[in-house]
Amino acid sequence: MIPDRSFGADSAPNFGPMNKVLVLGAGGQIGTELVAELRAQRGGDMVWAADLRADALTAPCVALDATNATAVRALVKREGIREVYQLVAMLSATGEKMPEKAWALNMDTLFIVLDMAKEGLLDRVFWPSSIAAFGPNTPRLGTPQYTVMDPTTVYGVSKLSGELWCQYYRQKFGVDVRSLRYPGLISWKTPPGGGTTDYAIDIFHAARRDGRYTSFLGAETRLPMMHMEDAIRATLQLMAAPKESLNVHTSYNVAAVDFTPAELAAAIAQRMPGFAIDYAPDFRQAIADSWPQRIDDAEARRDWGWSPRYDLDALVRHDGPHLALRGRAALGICHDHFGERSTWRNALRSGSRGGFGTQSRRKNQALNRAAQRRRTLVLRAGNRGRRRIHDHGFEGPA
Ligand code: AKB
Repeated sequence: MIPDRSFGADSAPNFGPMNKVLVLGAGGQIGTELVAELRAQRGGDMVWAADLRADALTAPCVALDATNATAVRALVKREGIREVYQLVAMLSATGEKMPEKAWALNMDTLFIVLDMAKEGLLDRVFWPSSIAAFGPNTPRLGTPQYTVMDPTTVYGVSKLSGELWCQYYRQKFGVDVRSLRYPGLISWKTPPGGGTTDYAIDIFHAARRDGRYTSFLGAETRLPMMHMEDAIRATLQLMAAPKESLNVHTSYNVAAVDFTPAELAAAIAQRMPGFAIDYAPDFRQAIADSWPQRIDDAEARRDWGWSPRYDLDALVRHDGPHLALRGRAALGICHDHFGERSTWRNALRSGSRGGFGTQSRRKNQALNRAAQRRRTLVLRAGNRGRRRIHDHGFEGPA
């Protein structure tokens, strides 16, 4: 499959209503690329980026705790924002280490935006669900839209509950909230965020750094995955779809590709002869084993024309060279969030968001400082703790 990199699908591009937008969790894995694409479509000033720290964001941006309802409302009202992408969450693997915090964060941030929409402050909301909403009794191959859902992680429980709350707010209050069940997302621009599918990003960085990788999932662990460009396209396509065409009000299944660590390693080895992989499964294996292997996304294809562009070959061809160019600074960062947090923290302090060389990092820092002086509004939450949590991005203590 050769991906068509033009964004507007095969038909005329439909970007939906040109509302002013807020992306919460904008510094994370999805947020970083979503903000860039939204700005390309709607114009820079139409898209506010918010995260707990704004130093890696570009204006208009704000340092904002997404659990602080007062601060989020103030920004939405002041800027006339009508559409919110609420991406803040603690992911599956990190969530298991602090389940109460994961539950509180994942649910509080959802209710804040749902309630704003209920009160008429917002026209449209996006909230990500995940394949983690499924569980061990879900059919693992060709997982249908409507099926048994018995998640075993607190992240999965929060996603399934969130889906049902989204549907409830739509049915009871007419809230236009849209959602996708993301598979593992592959991108190189921002480090992954404490998920079970992170191995599929770590492996590229390790390949470049060491020529080898130790996978925390077993060789034959098949999981649904998606290239980030496909994920962003799916998100914006869903958000632009006419309301009447949408029949799923919990969260849409979306699929692109599925592979095992052994298959991904073989695809990398084709481009990097000598690349080696070995396996040391840890607690994330049990999580992966409870998730589907291949998703059926018939409803998304039917209702809003979903079709992925990246298969495994295209994904490795596309991401391999980028990682090779990105230099060593990024590489230690993503190896394993549980083993090498300090490396990532140091990189954060020095301004790197993973993947940027020193020169562009300095340039970015200067640009960010200037942007910050001009536009950044700092809305401090009450002291909700100094945790640092992004969307499908990164979590770690500050
Ligand atoms: C995770 O692994 O937790 C996430 C997800 C599949 O939602 N990437």
